Amino acid sequence: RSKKKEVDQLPLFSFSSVSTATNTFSDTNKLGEGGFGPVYKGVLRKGDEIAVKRLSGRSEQGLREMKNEASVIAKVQHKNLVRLLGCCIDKDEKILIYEYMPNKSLDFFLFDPTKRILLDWVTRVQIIEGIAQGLLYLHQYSRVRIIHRDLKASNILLDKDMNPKISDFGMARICGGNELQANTSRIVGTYGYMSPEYALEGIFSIKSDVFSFGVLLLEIVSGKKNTGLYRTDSLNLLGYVWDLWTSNRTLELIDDPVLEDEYSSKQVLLRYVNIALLCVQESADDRPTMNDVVSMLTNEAAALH
Ligand code: ACK
Repeated sequence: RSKKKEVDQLPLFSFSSVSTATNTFSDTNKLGEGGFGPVYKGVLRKGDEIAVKRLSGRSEQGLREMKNEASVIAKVQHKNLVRLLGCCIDKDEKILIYEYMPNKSLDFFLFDPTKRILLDWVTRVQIIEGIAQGLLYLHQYSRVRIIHRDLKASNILLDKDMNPKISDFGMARICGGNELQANTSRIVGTYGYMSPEYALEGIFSIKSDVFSFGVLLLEIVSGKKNTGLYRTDSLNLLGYVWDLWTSNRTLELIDDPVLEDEYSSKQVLLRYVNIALLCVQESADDRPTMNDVVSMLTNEAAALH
């Protein structure tokens, strides 16, 4: 099936049925800047709140990303993936319309000291499990694999119950049949979340997403941001964790220890760090699949509750 056909199968909205708060796209209803253009808050005529991603400028690259996002996301449906409600594509206006996620993105909560305390451990565990389920769904989609390629805290949106949904499929790739990995000469993505084989050689696979998931898991447990590639760099979260790990001080990583039964809960959280460390191994073959990760997380959650 061609990409064009899939985009054409999306529900189409007329531009007049989509209105933003001021009935126009302006700074007052802008939610932020996305991969290929600004994102606005709006409502549909029947009253549903929506987020509207608008292609800005005339760059070929932006249009490619927008079409890619639409063609991937139109295929999928899962409680941990942001839902695309439809699109409106005409000569002058190109927008994608999504369900509105009122609690912003995970990085807003995780890296802001005043917000971080709002993330208790039950919520953090729920967020970790949801992201893992969403990613597992993508990796096992039908008979192909969908590789997200840009999994990071700012691409995880939170609904009103703080359930996480993966968003931003502009860079996602579909690998079919026996194709286990692919190569690109255009390395896109976000430093700090990229696996070494992808950042250095442009090789991506489901295992490069697993690496990004591992970084995200460390960020959720520690409330600290990873910025570099290597665990040998101790200014980096990966390096910091590695140093703690090798000197048997990993407990120090765990953020805001507002835990009821401090010691035993910390021991369980430590096992989340172990799972993350399996995911960020240098060699892609050594990393678990998301299927393995979900099983490990299920076991840990049972111990934590
Ligand atoms: O962290 P945020 O507030 O959440 O800032 C970014 C910004 O737009 C650029 O991506 C926000 N955003 C994206 N999609 C949605 C959505 N479906 N609902 C609510 N906010 C969204 C995102």
